[in-house]
Amino acid sequence: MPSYKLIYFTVRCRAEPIHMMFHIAGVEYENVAIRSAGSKNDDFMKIRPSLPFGQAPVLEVDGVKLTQSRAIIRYLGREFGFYGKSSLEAAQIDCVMDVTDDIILKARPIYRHPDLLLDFPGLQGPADVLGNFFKSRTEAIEEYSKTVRKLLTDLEKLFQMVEGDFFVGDEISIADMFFFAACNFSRFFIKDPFEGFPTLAALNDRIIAHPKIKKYLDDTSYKPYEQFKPF
Ligand SMILES: N[C@@H](CCC(=O)N[C@@H](CS)C(=O)NCC(=O)O)C(=O)O
Repeated sequence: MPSYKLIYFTVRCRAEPIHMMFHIAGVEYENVAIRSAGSKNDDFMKIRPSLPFGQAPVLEVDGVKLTQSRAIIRYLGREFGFYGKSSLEAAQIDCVMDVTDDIILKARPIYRHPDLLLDFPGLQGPADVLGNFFKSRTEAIEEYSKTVRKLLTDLEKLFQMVEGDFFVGDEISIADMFFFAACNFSRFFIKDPFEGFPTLAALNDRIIAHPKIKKYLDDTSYKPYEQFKPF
């Protein structure tokens, strides 16, 4: 088994499916959780030059640095058996992950909004062009809520077309873990992303109830990341 070192922030977000897979597969890894205060002197800025694209997550596999969260998730999914049983299933999983990624990506104008910078230590960064796009953070959150509802409407339709308990068949895959992580992340800004989406709410409950995920969520090591626990 290679040695694994995961570098990310103290929030979960893009690294959550990576943490989940290590726990579910029962594989040891070094977890480097960086605190970021969004200033030039914070811990992230110190290690940033060592990261291939200056961003996290980065997974070191025997010292080889992998970056881009979905590339890492797919790699571990293949290694640990959570990436479907055929290339067709892998493509279905990719489809769910690619749609779901927008739930994370589209929140950027909120946490880069100047109004919000002081509220969420660990999420903030310099206000940028995206952050300045909306007049207020309320407006940015309203727009984000609409976007998430549209994405969940699409995902619910997709899920209703498939057979089985999870996005691809009856076994949990990285599509489900990614979906769980992204929806959990959205709770930072939306009280109940599943309101009006009973089928997806039930799917999320099934993911949480999966024995290995339940064990992971109940573990005391999950505590430092409490803000991302399901309500
Ligand atoms: N497409 C990249 C996005 C990575 C990304 O945006 N990482 C953020 C944290 S979620 C980051 O490192 N931000 C710090 C920065 O860009 O300075 C991925 O999926 O890994």
